[in-house]
Amino acid sequence: MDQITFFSSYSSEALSTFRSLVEQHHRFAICTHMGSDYDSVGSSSGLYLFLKTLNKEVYNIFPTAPSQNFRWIKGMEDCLVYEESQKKLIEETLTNTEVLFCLDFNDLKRLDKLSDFVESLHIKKVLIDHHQNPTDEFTNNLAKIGASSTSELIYDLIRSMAKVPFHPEILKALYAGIISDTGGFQYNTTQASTHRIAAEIISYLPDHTKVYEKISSDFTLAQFQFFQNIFLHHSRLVREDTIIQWISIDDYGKYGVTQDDTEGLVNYPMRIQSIVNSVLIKQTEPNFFKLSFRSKEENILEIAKKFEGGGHKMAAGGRYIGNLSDLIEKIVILKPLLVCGFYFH
Ligand SMILES: [Mn+2]
Repeated sequence: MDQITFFSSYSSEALSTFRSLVEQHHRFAICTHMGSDYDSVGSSSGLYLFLKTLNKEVYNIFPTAPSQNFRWIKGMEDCLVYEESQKKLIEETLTNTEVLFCLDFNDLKRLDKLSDFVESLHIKKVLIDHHQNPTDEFTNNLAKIGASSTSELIYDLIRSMAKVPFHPEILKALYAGIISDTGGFQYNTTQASTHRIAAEIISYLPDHTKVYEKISSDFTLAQFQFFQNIFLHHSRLVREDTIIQWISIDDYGKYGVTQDDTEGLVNYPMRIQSIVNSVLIKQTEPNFFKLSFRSKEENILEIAKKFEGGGHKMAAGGRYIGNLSDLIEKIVILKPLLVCGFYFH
C-alpha cells in the first residue's frame, strides 16, 4: 500500500495537550451542537469509538435528537439525547465527567436547552471546532479556525495517538463528516490536508464509496414531501439573487418529520446559478425563529450578526424573537446591502 506523507496541522504542544487529557483521565463525555449534521455526528462518534478502544468510560450526548439518517454511523446507537426521559441521567453523567469534549461548535449557547447546565459545570471543557470566533468558556482550546471540518481535526488528533489504520468504523464516521462539511471537497475550506487525510482513510476503507452513497441518498419520502411543500409554498425570491425559505412549527407534525430532518434545506437554492444568498427560517416556538444563512460571496456573517448570530463568512446562523412576516421583511430590507458587497453598521 502506498504510504501517504502526513503532516499534522496541530503544534506538538496541542497534540501533547490532547494526549495528556486522554491519558490522564478516565471518565469522558462528548457533546455537539443542536441540529446535528454529518460533521457533528461523525466527529463525535469517531472520538467516542476511539475512547472506547482505550477502555475509557465515555458518553456521547446530543442536545437535540439526531435524525434517523445518522443511525448507520457506529456509536450512534448508544448516544444520549437531552430530552425529558434522559435529562436526569445526562446531568448525573456530566457531573461525574472529568473531561467534556465540545465538538463542532464554538459557543455553549449552541447546546440549546443543555447550555445552562454545561455552563454551570466545573469540569474540563475542551473545544475542538473549526468555526470563527470561539468564546472563552472552554478550559482547553484545540479549535482550528478555517479547517474543513471537525472530523478532519479529530482524525488529526487521534492519529497522533493511535496506529493507522484505526478501526474501520472510526474511519467511516470521520470520512462521512469530512465529505459532508466540504460538500464532497468543493468548498473553499478544503485544503491539501483534507485530501491527504481522505486519501489515507480510503486507502484503508475498501468500501468507501458506500459512505458517499449513504450521505447522498439520505432522504425519506416524508422529507421529500416536506421539502416539496417548502419549495412550492414557503419560499420567496428577493430581487433575483436571494431565496428566503421558511418552516412554520406546524409543518413538522403535518409531514411527520423532525427539526433535524430539515438539514440541507438551506443549501438547495445555492444550486441555482443566479442565486447568491439563501436564508432558511425555522420556527421552533410560536415567537422564536432559528436562521441559517448561506452565501457565494463572503459577507453573510455580517447579516447573521444582526440576528445575534455567528458562524463562517459564507455559512452562518442566527435567531429572532417576534413574528414571521416582520422577520422576512427585515431580511428583505437588509438584503440590498449584501449586493453592495459590504454592510453599513
Ligand atoms: Mn462542522
